[in-house]
Amino acid sequence: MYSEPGKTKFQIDLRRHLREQDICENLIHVICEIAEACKYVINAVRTGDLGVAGTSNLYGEEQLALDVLSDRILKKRLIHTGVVCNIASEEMDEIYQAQAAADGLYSVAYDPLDGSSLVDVNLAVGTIVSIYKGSDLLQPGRNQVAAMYVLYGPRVSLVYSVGKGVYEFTLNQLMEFTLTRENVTMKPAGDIYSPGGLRNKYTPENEKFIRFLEDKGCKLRYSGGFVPDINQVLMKGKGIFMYPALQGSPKGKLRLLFELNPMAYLIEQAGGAASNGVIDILDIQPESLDHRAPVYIGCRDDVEKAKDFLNNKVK
Ligand code: FDP
Repeated sequence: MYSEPGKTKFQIDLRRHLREQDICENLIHVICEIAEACKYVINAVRTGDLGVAGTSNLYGEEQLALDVLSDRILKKRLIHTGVVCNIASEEMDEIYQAQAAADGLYSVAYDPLDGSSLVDVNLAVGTIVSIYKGSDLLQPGRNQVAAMYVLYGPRVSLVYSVGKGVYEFTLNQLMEFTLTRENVTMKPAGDIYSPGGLRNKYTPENEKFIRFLEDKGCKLRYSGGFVPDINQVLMKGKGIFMYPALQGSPKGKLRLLFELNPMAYLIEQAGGAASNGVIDILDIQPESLDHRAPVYIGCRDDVEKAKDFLNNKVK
């Protein structure tokens, strides 16, 4: 609910809020269409068969795995906007060109259903989206013009930024996204840690950092879903999520284009930080669609501390 002094409370919907941000009409269109597509994704997550791609359902119809279905829903919707030129998704091997011209248009990279392996155990999952002006998707995340995610939990929430702060919307009973949090802000340091990856594969530096957090009294909060785990850090305004380099996988697991860049953009917009341990996530030049990087993301001081441990500045 949003209220102005002396006025009755009213709900601000996503489109109206975007119009107040003084951004290009085409960008508003892209964000609103993604929000619409996500209503179909949540419906599929909630009611769809938990099928595996290529298998048949009760009626002998071929089923699509939820991540493949979610990808199709988003891709179709983005193509139909008429204002998106290039599209890349975690489910596609290459960039899909929806429009040849790039002038005044946008390119979108997304993970249609991050954490899809959690659906069959009924844990929260989400869609993550990164938006650039023009056709280039292989550029540093700092150049994003917008980033957003939709979290499919007990409630459905949409968190976005167009570089003017971070806002949360929640899906109401009329299936409208209405404003629930304005100018989401991170504290300088926090007491939540969310560590991904097998601990017995951690390097000694990462192991020391984790011990430091534990000794400091941080609470372990890790669901195994990147969207809910980041949402917790962001909405509580405190804590750090990490998915470090592991022995045997020096680039960690998470993907720059579809996962790290959009989340780093949102966290930075809220006053937090995101680093691969050396440089800011948003300054990494992607080498391929599949570019992966270790990540430390959350409160500024906590991310700085992680860097100190990684660079052996703390004994
Ligand atoms: P998932 O494999 O279930 O799709 O990148 C995907 C992801 O989940 C993230 O959502 C999550 O943060 C991470 O992988 C979890 O990986 P671990 O199981 O190795 O912790």
